[in-house]
Amino acid sequence: MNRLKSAVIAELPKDVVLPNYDRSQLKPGIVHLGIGAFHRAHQAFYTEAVLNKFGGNWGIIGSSLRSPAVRDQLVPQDCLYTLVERSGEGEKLQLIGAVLDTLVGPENPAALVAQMADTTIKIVSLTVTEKGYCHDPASGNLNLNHPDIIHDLEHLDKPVSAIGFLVAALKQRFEKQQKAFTLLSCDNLPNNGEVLEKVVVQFAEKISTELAQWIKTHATFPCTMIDRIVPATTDDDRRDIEQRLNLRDEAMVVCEPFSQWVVEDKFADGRPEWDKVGVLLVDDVRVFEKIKLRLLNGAHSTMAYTGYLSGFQYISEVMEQPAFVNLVKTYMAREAGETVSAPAGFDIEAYKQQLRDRFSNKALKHRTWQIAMDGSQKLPQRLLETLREQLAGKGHIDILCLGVAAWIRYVSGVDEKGNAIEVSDPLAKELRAACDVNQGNPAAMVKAVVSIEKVFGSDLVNEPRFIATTTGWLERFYAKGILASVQDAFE
Ligand code: CS2
Repeated sequence: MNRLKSAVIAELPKDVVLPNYDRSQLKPGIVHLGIGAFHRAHQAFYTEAVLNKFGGNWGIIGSSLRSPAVRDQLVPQDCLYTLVERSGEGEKLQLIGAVLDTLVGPENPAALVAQMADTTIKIVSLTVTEKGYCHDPASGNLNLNHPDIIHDLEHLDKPVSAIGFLVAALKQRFEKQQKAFTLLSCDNLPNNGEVLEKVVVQFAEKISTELAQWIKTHATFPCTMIDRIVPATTDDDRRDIEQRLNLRDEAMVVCEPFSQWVVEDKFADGRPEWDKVGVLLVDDVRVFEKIKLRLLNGAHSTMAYTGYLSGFQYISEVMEQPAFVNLVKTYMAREAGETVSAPAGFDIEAYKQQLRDRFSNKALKHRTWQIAMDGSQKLPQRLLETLREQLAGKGHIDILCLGVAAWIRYVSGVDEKGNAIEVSDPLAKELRAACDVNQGNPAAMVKAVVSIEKVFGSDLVNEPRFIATTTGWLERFYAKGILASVQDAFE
């Protein structure tokens, strides 16, 4: 089967939206670290819209910091890929041309640093997932004991971490007295730009205080809120598109029609006209980010653990269960809903209903297992910050505790049928050990897991209402299973 590439674009079906700019003249202006499916469906999608409308040298040089897999999918097809929006109304296909090349950090770190240091690059954006910041989720500080950080502080000429690559590139610009670039975090972290600035500056301070000071005064770190549901691409997806295009597209991405991007308008050396293609450029992202992280991502994580352990592979299947719909509605109205306030003119009830509709999109095979990944890095901002506010304000915490209890049940590594769970989490071993030594004693399991300060800080283990309610849910889960527990409580 022929492969998608520039030479065959004319052969594509007429209903595929094509780039309407001269891609052969496109120059790079952005380097992206972590060119996974989410970036290709979100930031690259918006940048493509700018190129289609206004042109400009905003081509993207993508990079992977771990594996050559995405490079091997993209480069043989001239970094072109199909973006497939799927919903109950059918699907829309768009050919994205904004990505010009893809580098693999571990293969040639110096080349990636040099590309980032090239002054034609105005923005370095990131989707490296929560764990890519090498920080302690509870404190936000750079984890100086992280093996990648230890390595990069000793070998900044060949970094392995996103933070190391960023500082190495900024150091080259600093030494040549050139302009800094904008560091644009596009990960699901509260105040993601501030989190990134903190770890970058703390790393740079270990190199030189002058460099750290220069970064603080010349680089910018806008906060962003990013939103689009993008399931991991499957072989079935690729087979579907192969039949549709009569071409093989190894790098295709499936996503929902909805997308939203809110960005603090704080750029060191210009940006694409994203504001003219639907991106919200604001002075303060926080209110949008809190609503999204708590109402969408908090519900997502709660459904991921309870749904997976109830035997549901996809989020849309969880949302077919009346008890889970009621759980999500209650969570959005109470535990999370009580802690968020909507900006003027924002219909938050319509937003909650839209979220539930998005979760119910059967055309998206969004796996509970995928969302369950990296819970130790996700729960602090998705459930625990809400929990702290509710504890302080004597508000509702029941479903937050249910979510934490379901996560503890999940990281125990054994499901309700006695089968092993593939727990993908940087702290998987530590979490499993905390469960194993307390097997059969839910109260002790809760105490042991909640004592892990990197996730829970040092305060929550001393919150009797939280500990008791979480223990109560975990006891019910072991006694009658999660599905029955949720049905008893919410049906
Ligand atoms: C999901 C997010 O995998 C996950 O943790 O909750 O990727 C979610 O799909 C996006 O944040 C939606 O914008």
